[in-house]
Formats: sequence, C-alpha cells, structure tokens
Amino acid sequence: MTATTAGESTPTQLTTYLPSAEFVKNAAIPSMDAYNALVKEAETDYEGYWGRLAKELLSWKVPFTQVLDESDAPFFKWFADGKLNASYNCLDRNVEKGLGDKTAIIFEADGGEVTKITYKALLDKVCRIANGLRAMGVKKGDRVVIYISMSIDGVAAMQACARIGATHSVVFGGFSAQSLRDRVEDTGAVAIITADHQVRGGKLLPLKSIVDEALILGGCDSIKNVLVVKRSGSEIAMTAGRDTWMDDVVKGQSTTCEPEWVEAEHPLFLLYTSGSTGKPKGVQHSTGGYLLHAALTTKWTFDLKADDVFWCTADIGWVTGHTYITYGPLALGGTEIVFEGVPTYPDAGRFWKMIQDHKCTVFYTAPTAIRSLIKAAEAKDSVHPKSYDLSSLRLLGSVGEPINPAAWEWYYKHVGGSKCPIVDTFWQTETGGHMITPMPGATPMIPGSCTLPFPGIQAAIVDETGKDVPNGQGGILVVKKPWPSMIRNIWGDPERFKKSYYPDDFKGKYYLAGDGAIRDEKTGYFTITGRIDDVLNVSGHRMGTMEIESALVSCTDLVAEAAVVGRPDDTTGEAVCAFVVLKRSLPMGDEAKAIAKQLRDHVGKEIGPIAKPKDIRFGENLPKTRSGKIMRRLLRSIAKGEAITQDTSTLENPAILDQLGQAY
Ligand code: 6R9
Repeated sequence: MTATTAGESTPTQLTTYLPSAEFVKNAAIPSMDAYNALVKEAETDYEGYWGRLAKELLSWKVPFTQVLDESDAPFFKWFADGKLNASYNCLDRNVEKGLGDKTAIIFEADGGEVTKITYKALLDKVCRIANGLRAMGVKKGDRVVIYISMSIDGVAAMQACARIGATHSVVFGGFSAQSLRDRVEDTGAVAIITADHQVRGGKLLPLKSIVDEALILGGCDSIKNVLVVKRSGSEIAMTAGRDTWMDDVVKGQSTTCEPEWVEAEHPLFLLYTSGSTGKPKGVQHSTGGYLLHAALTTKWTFDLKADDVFWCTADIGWVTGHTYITYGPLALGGTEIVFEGVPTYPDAGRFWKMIQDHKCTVFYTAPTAIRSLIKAAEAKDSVHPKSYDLSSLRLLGSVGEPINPAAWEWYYKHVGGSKCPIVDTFWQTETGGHMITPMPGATPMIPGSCTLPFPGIQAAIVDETGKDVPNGQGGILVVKKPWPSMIRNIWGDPERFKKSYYPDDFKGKYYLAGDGAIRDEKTGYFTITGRIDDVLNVSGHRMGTMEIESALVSCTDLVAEAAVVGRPDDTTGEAVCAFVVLKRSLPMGDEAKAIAKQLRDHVGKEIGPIAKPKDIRFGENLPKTRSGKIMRRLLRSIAKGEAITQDTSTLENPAILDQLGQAY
C-alpha cells in the first residue's frame, strides 16, 4: 500500500491511503471506475439494480416479480411476492454446492478450546433444533427470544428459528433480568433459548437463573418453553413442564427439516435498540431484503473469497453479530471465527494470538477495542501485535463509532502491517448492513472518514428543512431512497416508526439516521460527527440517556431527580455521566462514594453493567433555567471538566455548580 500526502500540508492535513496493487488484483470492486459504474447503474435503474443483485446473490423458492412496492410508504416492501428461506440460503445451498465438508465456523472458547464445525454438520445441528422447536409447537410467525453468549449453539439457534419461520429476538447476555423481561413482554415470545451459564474472562456468569428471575417479574405468560444449552454443566434449577435441556430437545430429532418458505417481507428478527425517548424499540427486519444486503456487503465491503478466514468480533446480541456472523458470511459459504470471552483475557494479546493461530485474513472489530488494546500494547511488548505473526491478514474493518485518526493509523500500521486496507463502516441496527464505507480495492482511504456510500445507497446531508447542504457544511444525515435491508417497522408501534425515521420535517420522504455528518469539500467524503439525539455510544453500545435516567430515579428511596449526559472518553469513545439529586442531604467523601456505588449497582440491575455511569455527581439541585428546563449543555461542559463559558445568568441557583464539580 502506498501512502501519499494529498495537497499541501496543513496541521489538519491527513494522509490518503491507497489499496496495494496486490489487493486490487483480486478485489470484487477493483477500481473507482468499477465503483462509479455500480453507482451509475443504481441511479439509472434503481429497481433493476437491486433486482439483479437479489437474483444473483439469493436462492428463491418462488421468484419475485416486483422489486420495490412504495404504495404504503414509509412501510416499504421489497421483493414482496418472492419466497425464500434464510437458513436454506446460508446452509443447504452451500452443501448442495459441494461445500459440505468446508469449515463454516471455527469457535474458540474463553479458555482457548477450539471447536470447528463444517457446513454439513451445522446444517444437521440446525435441522435438529428446528425439528425440536416444531415438536414443541413453535411455528411460523412465533417469536423466540435467544439469551445466550457467543457460541456455535447461539448461531445455530438463530438459524433454526429462521428455518421454521419463527422470528428471533436475541437479547445480549449482558442485559439484566429486568431488561430481558421487558423484551420478552414486548415480543410476546413463546420460547426462550438460553444456556446454563456464560464464561467471560475466566468467570462463570449466570444466564438461566437470570431468565428465571425475568419470568418471575411477570408479564411473560406467553413463554411456554425454555430451552437450555449446557455450557458449564454446573447445577441449575429447572422448572418442570417449562424448562428442557437442549440435548433432550434435539435427541432423536431428524437431521433433515423442510425449511418454511416465507414471503420476502416475513420478519426474520426483532432487535431492540435505544432511541432518544421511551423504552428500547424492537427494530423489525425482513427476510429477503435483509439477507440480500448481508450477503452483498460481505461480498463487496469485506471482499470475501472462498479461502478467506473471516472474523467479526461482535456479539450476536448486537446487529453487527447478526449481519456479519450469523447471516452474511454463511450466505456466501465463507469460513468464519466466532469467539467467546473478552479481548483482554487471558491477556490483551488474545485477538492477535487468535489471528495468528487461525490464520485470519479479514478482521472486523470496534474502535473501542482497538483503543484499549493500544494502551495495553504500549505498556507491554508481549501483548503488542508485533509479538505475533499477523501476516495472514489482508483486510481490516471498523464499526460502531467513529474511529479517531490516531487509532486508525495504529491499526493500519501495527495490525495490518501497512498493507491492509481498512473499511470504516458506518451503519446502524436499523439499516441492517453497511451504508457508508470504503470499497477496499477502490476507495482511497482517509483516516476518520467512512468515505462514500455503498453503491445504491442514497445517503445525503440536509438542513432542518430537508434541503441539501453544500459540502464542507455540517448537517443531518438522511437516506433519500428506501433500500432493501432497511428497518420495516418498530414492533407493535408503527406510529413511533414513522415519527422516529420518517418525520414530517422531511415530508416523510427521507430516512432520518439520527447522526450528524459533514462531507469534505474536495472529496465529498462523509465524516460522521455523532448522534443528534439523546443517544450515547459507549464502547460502540447504544444507550438512551432517558433509559439510564429512568433506571436511576427508579431507586425511589434515594433518588429525587437525575440527568444523564455523555462525555468523551479515550477508551470507550463516550462515557456515561450522571447528575443526581438525592432525597437526603448532600453526601461527601466516603459516603458519596458508597452511594455512587449503590446507584451504579442499581443501574446494572435495571439495565445491565454496560449502562453503569462512570461518573456520578451529586447536587442539591440540577442547573435549570427559570422555566425549569435542565441545562444539558451546561451539564455536558461540567462532565467534560471544561471551564463554563455558557451564559449562566438564567440559572436559578448558581451555587449548585460548585457542588457538581466533584465526580464519584
Ligand atoms: C452497526 C452499529 C449505530 C450508531 C450510529 C452511529 C454509530 C456506527 C459508525 C458510527 C461513526 C462509524 N456508528 N458505525 N459512527 N463511524 N463507522 O453500530 O449499530 O449499535 O445501532 O449503532 O453507531 O452513531 O448511529 P448500532
């Protein structure tokens, strides 16, 4: 790869990186001309373009005759009269192509044990789970909640649901009983698939007992069955008539299972994510359009080839794990790594050692992981990438939050050996797959920019009235045309769907991403400037400030009022900072520390450990305007430790600013 410095050197000037001739030689999209030709094809005949790709990448039981149906906008339908099955597309058809003996998944457990499974064996496993679910009466359209950690079983459970047309809803294993309960109730699921325990960083953590707790909290009467995968083998409570070991569910089941051929619009999954207001929303995805984009982006953005060993380090509890573990790589017949645990156990060299051991070629992770591994590597040579053989790598990816140029360059140099392109992929739970990203064999890369839209995606930046803003000027990120893998609805709340994503501000015509962005004057490249709503991004995990505030005030004995803002953090991107007014006198010193711990534990219990505030600041009141509005901009300055430059003359009680100066 050649590094060229573009234009004159100014302090903000960043280097442009070009893909190497060697990478370009075999790339799916080998030049900007090839990229531009696809963009042009989509512009000239939008439906023809997506229709062509849907036929080329997916196998249809019943071919579609219409590509896009806009008659009920913004409830768009894609390939609506076509029928297919996602599990057939990911498994059977690869076996039929002669890939039965090819490794589908290389699984490495927390303790380092490796299990490999071929396409044929994975298909057998999925069929047996699917038959077991059918035997329990689970059928097309039913919802199944999956609460499990990273495992072949987790991927197989998702595929088994897809096989019988049941809509899965995976709940991240770090969520609390309360969060799990809320999601179970909202989906009205008939079954939960879980495991006895999960293992993270050498520690055994409960899963099944949290399911029990969630079900006791009430509102989950729809659940008829709980299927339990054995991970630890330790003793756990089983409720007769409701709980069954997965081993017993699949015992005696056939390894063939006729797929349920579903309409392309049939909901493949629901995945809960945070918005700016209210409870987390159940993002509903389709089968046909979603799977098309999962496969297509894996093919073009990750340039996946038959002999690649692909590794996406995300958890299947997040959308990245859905699209780039469970569906995309398998739909293309790829070999992928799945790992259990954390990047820092047994030490911060885990990722590098796994890349070396499994000869990983394409590696996809989050900036927060990179930043924490940089810190560790700089402190200790043995966990520095240079202590490992990473020569198998040919492409790197980043997702979840903006990657700062310094982290980008370290990733490029120390992990990629200055020869691997980096795809900085911007997308969201709602978009199903990549929206703005370099094409690795074509797009000149600039650290910190996700560059240009994926071919066919009509991303743009507009002002509050929906008017395009010129390059060089920041604005609101929108998508002007519907695309196949877009969110179809918020489960059970179509009004909220319209309000959140197709607001009247843009006459209901543009998809509102919720992020701000700016395009470079010269290159037209996009840089994401962060959320424009009250959503925080901590270690690439989305959280609503409102959710955390509700969790804090639900500690009714202690908390009178709470406000939550984000502040920049070197490692996690953003950190949660809570401002709390207690029902008692202002605590100081050790007492304040103890209360802060109590509040953190409470948030951990209400939502999950990821939502625990890093800083808690106590005040006798919150800074408010005379009309009673919390001055959030001011809170953000305090959280950052900035000198206060805002006008505080409207502040009702300026004295509390001093109290809020101390973080616990
Ligand atoms: C896939 C995923 C979505 C939000 C999104 C944005 C941020 C994701 C990014 C990025 C800058 C990138 N985000 N990728 N910001 N550059 N490459 O992360 O989905 O969990 O729904 O989060 O994450 O703010 O709106 P999700």
